[in-house]
Amino acid sequence: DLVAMQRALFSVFDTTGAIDLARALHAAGVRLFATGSTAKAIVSAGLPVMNIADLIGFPEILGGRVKTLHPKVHGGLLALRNDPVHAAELIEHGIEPFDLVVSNLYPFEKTIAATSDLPTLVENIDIGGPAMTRAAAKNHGFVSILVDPADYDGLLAELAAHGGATTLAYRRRLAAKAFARTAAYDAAVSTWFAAALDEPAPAWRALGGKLAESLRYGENPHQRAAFYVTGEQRPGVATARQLQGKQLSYNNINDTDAAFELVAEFDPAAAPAVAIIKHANPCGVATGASLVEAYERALRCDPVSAFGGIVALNRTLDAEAARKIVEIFTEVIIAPDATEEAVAIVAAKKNLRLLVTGGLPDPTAGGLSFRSVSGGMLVQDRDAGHVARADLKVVTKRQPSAAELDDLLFAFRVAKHVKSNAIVYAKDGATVGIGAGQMSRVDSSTIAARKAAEAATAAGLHESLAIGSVVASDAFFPFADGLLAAAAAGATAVIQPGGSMRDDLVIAAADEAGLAMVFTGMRHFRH
Ligand code: 93A
Repeated sequence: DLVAMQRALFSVFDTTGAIDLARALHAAGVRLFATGSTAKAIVSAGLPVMNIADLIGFPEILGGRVKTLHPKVHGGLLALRNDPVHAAELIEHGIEPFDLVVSNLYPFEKTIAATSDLPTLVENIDIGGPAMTRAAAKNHGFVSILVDPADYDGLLAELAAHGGATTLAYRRRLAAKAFARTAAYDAAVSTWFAAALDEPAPAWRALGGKLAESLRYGENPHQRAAFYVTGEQRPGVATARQLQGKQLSYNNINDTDAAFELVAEFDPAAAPAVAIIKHANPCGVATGASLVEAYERALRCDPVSAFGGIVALNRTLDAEAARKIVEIFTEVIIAPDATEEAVAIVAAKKNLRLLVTGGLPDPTAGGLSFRSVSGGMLVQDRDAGHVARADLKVVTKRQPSAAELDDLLFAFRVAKHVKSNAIVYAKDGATVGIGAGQMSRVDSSTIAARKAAEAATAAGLHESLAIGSVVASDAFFPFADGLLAAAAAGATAVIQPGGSMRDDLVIAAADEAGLAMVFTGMRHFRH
């Protein structure tokens, strides 16, 4: 299964590394062929190369739209060398086989980021490049296909190891990568079309991601895992710079994402905010006069669960906050930035990962979320819902006070990021009890109230932190019981979507208990 390297076809938009590769191949006696500009670049490096237009005896036409779409190119790529009929046809038509294609495509993905000019975008949809890439990959039994400059040195190593030839195993690996590249390319094109038509993107956009890194394992050690990135430039765990610490695990990435998306709900210009996450749920979220105060208040909500947690901040990590955070075992810190002093403080904990993102994601921005189910994939818009003060409808006799209103909005924004059923108690811009992921809303209420009582005990206080708090529910209370449990725990005001068949009964119960209650008209299930 060794194929000697004799004829190589170069057609690259990005010439990074291509000339060095051409030089090395030429030195090894390989004949070079190339499309127009690529050929020019190779010639300027003083290397002999045949222009494809000369090889096929046909000029580039239609402004370059047709340059390699010709049987002398595709016959040379697709011929089975061990098939006598193919061999005879090659001779009959004067076609010679290629052993290698070096290709990268018109930069469609970069062009979308740079312009929305339709003709420019359309011209940047490469047709001939993917055709050659796929032809070479299909015929990997004989042809090598390089789509990434990072693999150029690997080819030279392969040739050196096998006397100027490639092995089938090597060519198969290249083919897999090549098909992944053309799939991602077409996914970017179709996603752009779908967005322009305001239609949901095709589900397989998710598969168009680029492998960022192989992970040691998945959610559990017996599961294999990898991290793929979509190229979206949203600040977050996928685009962050890791300043220190060991490699992130699958669960770290998932939790760090949850933490940062949550803290981004809180405008850094209004107040510093901190979220602490465990198992994708917050165990404490708070604002404060300073970052360190916000962290201490977040920690107070559930100091036991915060151990080994992920900490996300909505402002530049400063020395004071860093000093406090490193006091307990923390897995990851993520922030828009970090001061030099803070970086030095975190450096003392060498396993602790510190990620900086350069900014916060816009929680109201569009985008998609994906989830696999057996045999398929669910695609939906990201939950970009952001309930504002003006959206709230007071449904009880008692109006919430200004302070209650602030806390109600705060609690509801946190509840959006808590697994359903979600119940969140908050007071003075800090969560004081969180109930997550229960099958019954009453159970979530009970757990959140218990957490508030435990947090008080841990802080040496005699009165539950829920006393005088407000409570948020991610979905409506179907009956009065969950609401009454919250009132019994000490909440004075409630925020919930409303919309239950029994809203009247729930409102009457709230009035009876002296609660103020607002409806948001928006639900935030999260599973
Ligand atoms: O316009 S195309 O879709 N038509 C083609 O026949 C074709 N063949 C190669 N684009 C085509 N290419 C692309 O041109 C390659 O994928 C590569 O990105 C670029 C290289 O052309 P040049 O060497 O002239 O810069």
